[in-house]
Amino acid sequence: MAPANVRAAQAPSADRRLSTLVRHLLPSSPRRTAATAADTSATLESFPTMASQGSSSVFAALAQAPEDPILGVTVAYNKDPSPVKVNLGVGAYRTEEGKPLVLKVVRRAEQMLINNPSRVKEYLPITGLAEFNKLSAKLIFGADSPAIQENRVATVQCLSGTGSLRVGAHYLHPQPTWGNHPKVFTLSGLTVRSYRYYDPATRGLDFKGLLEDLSSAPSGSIVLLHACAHNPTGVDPTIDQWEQIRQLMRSKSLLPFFDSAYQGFASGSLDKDARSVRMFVADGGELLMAQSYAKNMGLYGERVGALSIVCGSADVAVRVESQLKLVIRPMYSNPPLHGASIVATILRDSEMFNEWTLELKAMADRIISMRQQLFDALKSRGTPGDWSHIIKQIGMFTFTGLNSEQVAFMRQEYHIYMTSDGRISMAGLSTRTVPHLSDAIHAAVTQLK
Ligand code: KET
Repeated sequence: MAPANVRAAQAPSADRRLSTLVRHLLPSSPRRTAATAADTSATLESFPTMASQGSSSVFAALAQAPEDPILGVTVAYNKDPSPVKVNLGVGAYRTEEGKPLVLKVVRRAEQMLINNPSRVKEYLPITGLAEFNKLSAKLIFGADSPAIQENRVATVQCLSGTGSLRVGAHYLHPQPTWGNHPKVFTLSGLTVRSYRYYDPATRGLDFKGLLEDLSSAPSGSIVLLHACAHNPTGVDPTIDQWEQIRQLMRSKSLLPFFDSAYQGFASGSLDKDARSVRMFVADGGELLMAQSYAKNMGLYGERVGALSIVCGSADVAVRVESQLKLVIRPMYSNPPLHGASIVATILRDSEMFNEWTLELKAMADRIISMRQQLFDALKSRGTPGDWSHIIKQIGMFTFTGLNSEQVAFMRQEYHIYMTSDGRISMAGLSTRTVPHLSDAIHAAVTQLK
């Protein structure tokens, strides 16, 4: 595989020690060489322990680090005093009124937890809340999953999706991908390469490029796959394409590492959005799965997620879990209690589960209707270009195709905030703000070609 901008990754020593532990999980990993598309401007500097001569601070020589390319958009947005400002940066759901949403079912679960006098605040085990882990595996792999029935799944509760990825480590990532992917894995002391995924010409999947790159990946490589609602592109393989990817990966012994941050957000159905994953479980092969409840249960700040490793046999799963504990214990000891308790309360109760699916569907539907409204608004303005990708792409984001200059223009002139790659969070949009955004896009594409 020969991606364009390959650079050697230098892991800080503490992370290197952790990754040595992680590597026990995947003993035959390919030679670790490089990371691509990582945000090289945000390199971690090692901390000095003594002040240089003439300086009063041990830390005086540290450079100012740049803001995060995604979370930094919110920082800039918060500083803008304009009353018409709109934040389409971070992938966080907002209501029609532009307000963050706490699901009713989540409030209900929290109330139940508070009212239960027998609840204590003890440490959880290193692996987290056992019931949460069981229910999380069931949610993503399906109640009838053979891997679960045969006890081949090791699940550990982690700090949301990011923490699950970080605990799982080793992988290859699609190009482009969520901006934090290369950093998470590079900092785990791993080498990251990219495979072709998106074709800007068609604003669709570069399926041929993807297959070519996976074909030439060394056997034993780990391949990161977005389970659904690919971020940032909103472009997912079809079921047929998934099947071809699966066959190729299994024939080449490439290990899938699924990132599932949007289950239920793509189609509105939890089961439909897990189809890609379940195809890989159904063939009996192994895989890693990082699951987040940030978006689909709106538990962003609670940091609740899970890493599941589907193993070839039940006894391997036991050993895998024991190794995961070695990774987790020095990293954060054990995960937080509250969020996992909310999730377990909802997933264990069929009535609350149903309530959740309805609220989730309502969020997904609102996003889909925003796509249609934005598309219609651009069409009615006669904005140059084919904007059909807005309604074809799925999930939380539209990868607009706007360039960084146009993005900067829209921030400057219209107080509209998005990431510099032209990604907009459709969940940040409302009927009220669609006209403003369409005016801005129209001006950007007509004035800056
Ligand atoms: N995977 C993907 C693909 C993803 O988009 C996110 C978050 C995560 C994992 C991790 O989320 P967590 O909160 O750790 O469960 N993405 C949005 C927020 C962020 O950048 O942190 C975003 O892309 O805006």
